[in-house]
Amino acid sequence: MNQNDLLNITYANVDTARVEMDRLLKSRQRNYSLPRPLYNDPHMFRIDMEEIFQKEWLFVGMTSEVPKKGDYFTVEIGQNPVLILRDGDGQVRAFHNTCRHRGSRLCSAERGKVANLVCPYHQWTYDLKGNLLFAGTDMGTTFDKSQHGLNKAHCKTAGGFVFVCLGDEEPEGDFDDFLLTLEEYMEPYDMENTKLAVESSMYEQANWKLVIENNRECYHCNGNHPELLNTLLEWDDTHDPRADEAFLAHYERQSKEWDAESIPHEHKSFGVRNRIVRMPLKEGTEVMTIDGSKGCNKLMGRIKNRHLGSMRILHLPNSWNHMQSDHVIVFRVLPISAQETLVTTKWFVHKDAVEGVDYDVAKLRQVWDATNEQDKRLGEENQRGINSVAYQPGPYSETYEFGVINFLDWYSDKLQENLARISTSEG
Ligand code: 3BY
Ligand code: FES
Ligand code: FE
Repeated sequence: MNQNDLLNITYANVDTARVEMDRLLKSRQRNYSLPRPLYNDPHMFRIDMEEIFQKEWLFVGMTSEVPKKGDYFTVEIGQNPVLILRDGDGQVRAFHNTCRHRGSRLCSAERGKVANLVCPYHQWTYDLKGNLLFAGTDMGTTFDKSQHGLNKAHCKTAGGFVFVCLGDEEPEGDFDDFLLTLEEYMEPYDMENTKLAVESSMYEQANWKLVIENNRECYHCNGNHPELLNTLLEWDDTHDPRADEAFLAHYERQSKEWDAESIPHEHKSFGVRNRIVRMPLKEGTEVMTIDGSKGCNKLMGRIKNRHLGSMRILHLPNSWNHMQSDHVIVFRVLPISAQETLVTTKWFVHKDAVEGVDYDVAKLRQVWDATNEQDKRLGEENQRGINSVAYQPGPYSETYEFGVINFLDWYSDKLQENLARISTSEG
C-alpha cells in the first residue's frame, strides 16, 4: 500500500466496502461525478478489480504483436500476470502466466518468442497450447501431467484486436455482436499485416475511472490540447449540437467517398460499452500529426484514400482507439492501485513500411505524446482535488460530457449486477 492508500481507507474491511459501494451506487445522482471513496478507497479499488477487471472483457493488445508461432506478449491485470501467445495453428491464446508447479511467473519479459514455455524456476515445460510436456525427473508415480496444464483465460480476437476475460464464465451480453462489427469495420486495415512502430507507457497518479472519464469528453480539449485540435474535431457524433453546417457538408462529401470505396462509417453502438464511429478530421488534414500531413508513405491495408478521418473504437472499461488511413493508434488502460493507472499507447503501420524512409517515429507519436502528457496532468489534478475533504460530486454537462455519463452508467450497472450475483450465490 502506498501513502495515499493508507490515508484513504474509509471502510473496516472489503465486505463492508461491498455493501457501501452498492449503497453509494444506488443512491448516486446519475449525472454527477461519483462519491469520493469510489475514486480513492483501496477496498473499493479491490472491488473494481474483482468485479470489473477480473470478470469483464478487456482489451490487451493486437494480433500483429504476435505475428508468428511462439510469439508472445505479457500483461499484468492487477495482480494477475497474463500471457498472450500465438500457437502452432495460428490461433492467439491467453494463459495465466503462472506455473502449475509452485506458481512462479513463467515469462517475465514484455514480449518474446518461444518454442515451448519453460518455467525459469524448475524448468517445467509447456507446449504452445498450454499442455505440460515435462515436469522434472521424478514427480512420483501418481503425478498426472494432463492435470497440470496452464490455466487458460478466455480470449477472443476480431479485426486484429485481442480481448481477454479472466472470469470463470464469459460475461453475458452482446460482445460477440460487437466483435462481428469490429471485424467488418477493421477489414480495410488488414491488421494482421501491420507492425508495431512504437509504444509508450505512462503511469498516472489517478484512479482508472478518472482516466476513462477524461477520455470520454472533449470539453477539456480547447483549454488543454492545442496539438490534438490541429486535426481533431471536439465531438464524435454527427448529431452533436456543435456540428455546424460546414461540418455537415464536410461529412457529407467525405462519407460519399467512403461509400464509393466501401469504407464502413455508419455509427454503431452496442449498449454504451462498445461504440464504433468514423469521424472526419478537420478539413484539409489527413491524420493526427502536428500539421495533419501524412504519418506514413504506405497506407494501411487496402486503403487508397488518405482522407479517412479517424475511426474511433470504444471498448469499456479499458480502451479507446483512433484508426486512420496510414497508421492506427490503440490505447489500453490498466489499473495499478486506487490512485495509480498505467496507460499504454501503441502506434501501428503497414508491415512493409520502413522506419526513416516511410515514416518518422518522432512525427508519428508527437501529437499523442503531448496529449497523453496533458491528460495525465488533468487526471492527476482531478485526483488531488477529489482527495480533499471539500470534494463533493459535481454535475456533468449532458451535451459535452454525455460520454462520461454513459461510462459511469455502464460501470455502476455492471458493478451492481456483479455484486448482486455474489450475494445470491452466497445465499
Ligand atoms: O480523442 C480522444 O480519444 C478523446 C476524445 C475526446 C478527448 N480525447 C482526446
Ligand atoms: Fe515452475 Fe517450479 S515453479 S517449475
Ligand atoms: Fe484529453
